Amino acid sequence: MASAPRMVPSAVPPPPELAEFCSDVVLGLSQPGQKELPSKYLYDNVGSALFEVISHLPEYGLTRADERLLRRHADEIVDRLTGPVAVAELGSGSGKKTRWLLEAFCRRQRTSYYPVEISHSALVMCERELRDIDRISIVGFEREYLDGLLEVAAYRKSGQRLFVLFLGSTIGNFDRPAGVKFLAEVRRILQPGDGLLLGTDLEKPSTQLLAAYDDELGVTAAFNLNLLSRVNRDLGADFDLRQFTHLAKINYKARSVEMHLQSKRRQIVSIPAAEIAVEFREGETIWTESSHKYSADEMTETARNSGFRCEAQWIDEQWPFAENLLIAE
Ligand code: AVI
Repeated sequence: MASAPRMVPSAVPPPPELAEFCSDVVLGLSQPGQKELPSKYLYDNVGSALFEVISHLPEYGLTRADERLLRRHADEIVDRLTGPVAVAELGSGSGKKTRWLLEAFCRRQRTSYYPVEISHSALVMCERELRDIDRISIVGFEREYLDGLLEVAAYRKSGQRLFVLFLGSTIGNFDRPAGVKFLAEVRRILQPGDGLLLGTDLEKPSTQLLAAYDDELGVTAAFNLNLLSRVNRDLGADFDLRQFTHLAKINYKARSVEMHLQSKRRQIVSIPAAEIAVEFREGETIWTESSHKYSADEMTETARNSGFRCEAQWIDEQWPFAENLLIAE
């Protein structure tokens, strides 16, 4: 059994902008049982750049499936939202896959696009990527999803519908109940008739899933391990990255793929800004992310349980992935 974390004197207290990160690290690494770190911290500048590379890997077909569907069905999707529409995107990333939808909207009318992103570099990339589209206005929000969406809703002009994009199966990084709760919170910010385009990665064979989350080149491993370098950099910790390995495993009950960082040996890591030292047993893991996979059919009920109705669904033929158009009831 690993012992409880020890308190160590803090050499440098964390600056205010790191206080939440620091308390999440303390909470996640000092709880009894499974250690964990929230997956949102995977996305600093390096993590966002690595995720961009992941999306090009042959093993990880998710992003390409998402893009294919949006490219193929952009006009159909846009036609289902009549009248003036403002587009908000939760977690825009580089914004590349959003181009097809925005071009379709802008062919019809001048369109405001509000990307909401916690990664500053991704937001800058996104604005650079899409600013050449004719008749578009882009205002980015460097915020958490719901905070950003609340601000976007305040910008809404009367008679304008809000169309929220939550693509790339980011919903899968919530467990199922938390996913429904999140969608219900989005719904509360919207008005009846507003739309939500929700990308969901669908269930597929476990060998395919494991390869997608543990690629041959080791990019996903670097993406995962970067979280420890972030704790080192931001909180002055002394994680030795060579003493941890990336681990991807299927959780059949939760219908998810989990990413962990596994300690190669017994070791103690000190995190001065958090005033703790954490002991790891050989083989012990930090759980860093879950990616839940869906069946195409469950979206009807998920939508209903969160205050939407599932109006339409498009499924990719090469990589099981669905775009679901939900309308706020
Ligand atoms: C952003 N999110 C949907 C990705 C996923 O598939 O869960 C993040 C990712 N993690 C490992 N590879 C990609």
